[in-house]
Amino acid sequence: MASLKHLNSDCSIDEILSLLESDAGLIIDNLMASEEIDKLNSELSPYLETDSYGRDDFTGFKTKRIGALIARSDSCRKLALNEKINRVSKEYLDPYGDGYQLHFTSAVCIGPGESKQILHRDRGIWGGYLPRKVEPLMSTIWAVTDFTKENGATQIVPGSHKWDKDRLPSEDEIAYAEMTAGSVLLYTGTVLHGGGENTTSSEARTGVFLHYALNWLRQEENQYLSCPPEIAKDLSPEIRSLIGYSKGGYVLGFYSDPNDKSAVYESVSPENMFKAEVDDNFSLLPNPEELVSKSNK
Ligand SMILES: O=C(O)CCC(=O)C(=O)O
Ligand SMILES: [Fe+2]
Repeated sequence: MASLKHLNSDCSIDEILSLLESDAGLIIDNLMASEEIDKLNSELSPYLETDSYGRDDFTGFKTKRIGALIARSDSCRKLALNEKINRVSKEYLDPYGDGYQLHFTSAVCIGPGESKQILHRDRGIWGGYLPRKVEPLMSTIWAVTDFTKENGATQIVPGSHKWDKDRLPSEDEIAYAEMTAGSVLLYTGTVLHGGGENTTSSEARTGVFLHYALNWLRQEENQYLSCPPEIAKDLSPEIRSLIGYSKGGYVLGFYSDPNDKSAVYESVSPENMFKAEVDDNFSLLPNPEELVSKSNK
């Protein structure tokens, strides 16, 4: 029977990176304090209570999903900025781009009687156009409730990021991300996985999904609509930058204020939207030779 490795909350970045490389999935136990779990629950439940179930096999007829977690939940903002997770995202995705961004937020609550989700690779959201040599995602699922095989713990196929795309796992190659509330599952965009079957009669399984992607890719959840400027202005510069109110390289993601006739907010980095004074006019070309050589790849 396949299984996922568990690390302690004081594990090193290298231990995590090594498991991402070999298995593409691992659990860090108890990374969130128990008082934070209660706060997180109270912030999410008003939205989960009124949400309706999915409408197809993939989203699940007994599963609820809510998004906009950066705008809606202070606890989710803290989780998204977790230092260890951000260091792993940066280092893991470093070979494939010049930075990373928060790409998707969702609380997924698998209700009693839900069937198992089809195994898939999350990189499929980009339509299969990304070459396999590019790993686009470092994803997390924070356990808000305990995750058990019975209540729908995520199915993960360790090592399947190295498999031929058509190979399917046998039952004993599938691991279940069983973990206590407050633990976190890390997995990549290329590993086969899917929601688990919930065979309980009354136990829901809730996880907070925070996915980090290369910053040159389109985000799955549109952060500028899910966390628009009028909400983002009251958040920290760090979280704003993480969700995309920042540039992803020399010019990627700049903006111009459509109402500005003073030319001050012309071709500037998005951080300036929240500042009285512009401090980063269209940055100077960092290294013309490098830019040209990259453009010829
Ligand atoms: O709910 C889960 O455990 C996994 C869900 C998932 O992988 C997805 O919806 O893409
Ligand atoms: Fe998925």
